[in-house]
Amino acid sequence: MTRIVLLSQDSDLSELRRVMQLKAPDISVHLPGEADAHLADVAVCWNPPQGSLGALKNLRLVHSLAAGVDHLRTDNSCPDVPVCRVVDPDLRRGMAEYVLWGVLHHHRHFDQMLANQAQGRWREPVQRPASSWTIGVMGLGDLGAHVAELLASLSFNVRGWARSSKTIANLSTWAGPEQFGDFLNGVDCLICLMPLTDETHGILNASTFSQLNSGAVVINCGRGGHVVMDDLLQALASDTLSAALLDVFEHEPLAADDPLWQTPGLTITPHIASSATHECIAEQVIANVSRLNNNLALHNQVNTRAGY
Ligand code: NDP
Ligand code: OXD
Repeated sequence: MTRIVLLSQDSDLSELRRVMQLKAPDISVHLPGEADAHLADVAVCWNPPQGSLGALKNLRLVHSLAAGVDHLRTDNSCPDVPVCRVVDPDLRRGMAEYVLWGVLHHHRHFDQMLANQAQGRWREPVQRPASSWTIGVMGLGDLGAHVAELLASLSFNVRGWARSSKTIANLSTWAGPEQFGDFLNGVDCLICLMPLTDETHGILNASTFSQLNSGAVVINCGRGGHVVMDDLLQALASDTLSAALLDVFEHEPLAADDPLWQTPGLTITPHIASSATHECIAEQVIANVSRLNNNLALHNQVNTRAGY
């Protein structure tokens, strides 16, 4: 019998357990510490506690309950087993909604109008056509490609950058570190939708910001580790960047007394750009458990060597 254990050092996964158990009564779903949890052969994780994966002697599959898998690094005891992640059309749509809000907020100057309202100031910003704004999307995977296509369909001038070269309708694309500078040159709004890996860590830094158009906007929905925060604050203070929208942070939740909350030009959201429902996560895990048990290729398996 397959046993699943749900592992997280900071999230309550009891509701996910309830939904999973409802959808697959023949599978035992455990929380850590329960009898037989240590016998689990499948682990479903978000920031698993250090040592928790290595302690599972029967482990055959690690499943992220999210799109990203960088959080698995909180436990470096993970044995060499397949790792899968969640890929979902609703997650994709949710991300597109969030990014579109962020783009319009800045492109149509709603940020300035909200500040003006607080001061009782009636000021009409100049309206710019979408085509006058160049948007660069870093990461053209499941989420980034969809976001880029949506923005291009609204007449923004969209370009994308990924690790490998791509052909996507209505988009100019660049690939690899050697083409990064060409990709950045001329960008008014930079959107990060990359996974956090050794190669992408700290990629939103002073050098990157300095290659964008002056007064550019940065939107980061990837991971907090992509941003060199001191460089971002300096770029905002010097008007290299006019604004930034950050959904993800190196340490979450952001502490109530963190000075970032009060930084002019910075909009903060609490890692809500998009998330999969419990139903979706449960269905994808259960489908992969069945595939594992029947020796079929797993869905959405991660390339653990590339780190995403
Ligand atoms: P995918 O794996 O589908 O796509 C990743 C993209 O990033 C690919 O295009 C890949 O290139 C590119 N990439 C990876 N490494 C590099 C590199 N070194 N240089 C250039 N490009 C690179 O991931 P998703 O689109 O599903 O998700 C992306 C990330 O979004 C997640 O890892 C997660 O961190 C974040 N996320 C955030 C959420 C939020 O609420 N804030 C919600 C969901 C996800 P290539 O195509 O060549 O492989
Ligand atoms: C994810 C996330 O990776 O929620 O899915 O950040």
